[in-house]
Amino acid sequence: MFPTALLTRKRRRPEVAFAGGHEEVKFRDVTLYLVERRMGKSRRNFLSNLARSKGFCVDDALSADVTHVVSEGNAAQELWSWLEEQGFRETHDKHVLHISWFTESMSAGRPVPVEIRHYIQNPTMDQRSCAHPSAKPESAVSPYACQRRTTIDNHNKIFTDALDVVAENLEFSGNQGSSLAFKRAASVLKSLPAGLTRLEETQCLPCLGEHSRAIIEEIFECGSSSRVEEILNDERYRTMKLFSSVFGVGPKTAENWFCRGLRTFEQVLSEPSIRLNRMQTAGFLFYEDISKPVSRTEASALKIIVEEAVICVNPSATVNITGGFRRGKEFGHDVDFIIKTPEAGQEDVILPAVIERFKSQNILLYSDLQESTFDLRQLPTRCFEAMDHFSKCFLIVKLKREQETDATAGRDWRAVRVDLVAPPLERFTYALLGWSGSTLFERDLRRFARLERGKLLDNHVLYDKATNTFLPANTEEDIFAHLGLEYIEPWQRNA
Ligand code: DCT
Ligand code: MG
Repeated sequence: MFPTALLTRKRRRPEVAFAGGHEEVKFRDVTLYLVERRMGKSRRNFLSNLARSKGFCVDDALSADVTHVVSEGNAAQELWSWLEEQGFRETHDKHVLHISWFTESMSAGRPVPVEIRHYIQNPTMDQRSCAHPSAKPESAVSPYACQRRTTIDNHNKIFTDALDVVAENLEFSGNQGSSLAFKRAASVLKSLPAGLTRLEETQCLPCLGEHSRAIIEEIFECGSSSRVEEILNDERYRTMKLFSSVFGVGPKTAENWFCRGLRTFEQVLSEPSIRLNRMQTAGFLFYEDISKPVSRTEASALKIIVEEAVICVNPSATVNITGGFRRGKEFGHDVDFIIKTPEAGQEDVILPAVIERFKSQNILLYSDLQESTFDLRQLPTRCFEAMDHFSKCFLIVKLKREQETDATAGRDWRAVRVDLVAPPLERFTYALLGWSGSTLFERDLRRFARLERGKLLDNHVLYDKATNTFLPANTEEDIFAHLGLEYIEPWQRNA
């Protein structure tokens, strides 16, 4: 972590480090400086005192003693211009770090080793030399999914399936943070051009913590992970997975049913005190069909149906497939379409009209239309999980089958989940990017925009906090360019 030579070297301690109290300095080779900009004075004071109480030395000024500069919410470019103005230079023992390094160190009660993912890169530095002068040359994989190219060819499925199970189980227990850590680890492995051959190869990869490594290690040694096996056999996990596979049943409802002792669909459906909502009722009614994956061929057949309905309502409107199929997936749990309407206001009338047409064709099994609540004045928002405000609908439609199978004897169609979204024309590009996914890719794109570039991105806008302006984009390439990112094609976004 810190070379022993440094541990024995005596440093002049800045007086200010002791200003807040009489805490003993435990880590003599680390002097923190917290950047007040964006963090704010009171949070900075609070965090400084917290660090001092844990034995860290905190300098209130950016003196020559400072070894670790910690910043929160500043765009790398602005931060670095400011640091350079102050005469700060990065060397092998002077680091400029995200607040994540600080919070991890506070929870560990000691300075945790600095990893690539903690650095705030100096954008003017040669990008080819990786993240930092002290970075190992093999650490070329970015901690941000939006800086990795992830196709559907996953060479590490044995590991990523295991990590995804752990992530899902943590999500079911409400541990969103830990769940995300495992999802990130799996995502890094999905981006690798080849399968891992030795555990040591994970050492230079970002986002792989000790818990993920332990799972990978066991798979290398025994062919499977005991932690994963245990989860797969766990009654709670199995029941939560079963219940949440029903359209309209989220983790909260699934947990509620599980806690009431219910374990099967039959028990749920015969429990008199349970009142299913409209979505759940449809979910159970068409469970057999909609729990089966939709193929690319079926998605293409649906596109023709949607296109025909859209054009019938508005001949100048166009339909694009989005979601997983746009990313080149062969199967999906639904089919996502985004509709482009060239005339202002048309986006609000097109979906109700398409729904009416499906009804008249007798192919609509379920529809939930959500009218637009889009209002540019309420943007940008910082909430990732929030659904966007565009006019959209969640449908279940009948799709004609090529051949009747045994299971569907008597009917020549299968039920398929379809999502349609119709943004206003000037919001189309942001909406297309957002709906193309994957969810983790989008999440990292937003995180990268915020932490590395001081910009806010969502399905509606890209907003520059430094200039307080909305940044225009006609194509997805424009958005990547605004963010200073290499363009990643949709089929490379399977993070
Ligand atoms: N999305 C979004 N806002 C949300 C949730 C999702 O913008 N609150 C985006 C991200 C992916 C896209 O919508 C489509 O969602 P899904 O259909 O759930 O994902 P998918 O990648 O298409 O997966 P699948 O192939 O299973 O349908
Ligand atoms: Mg989808």
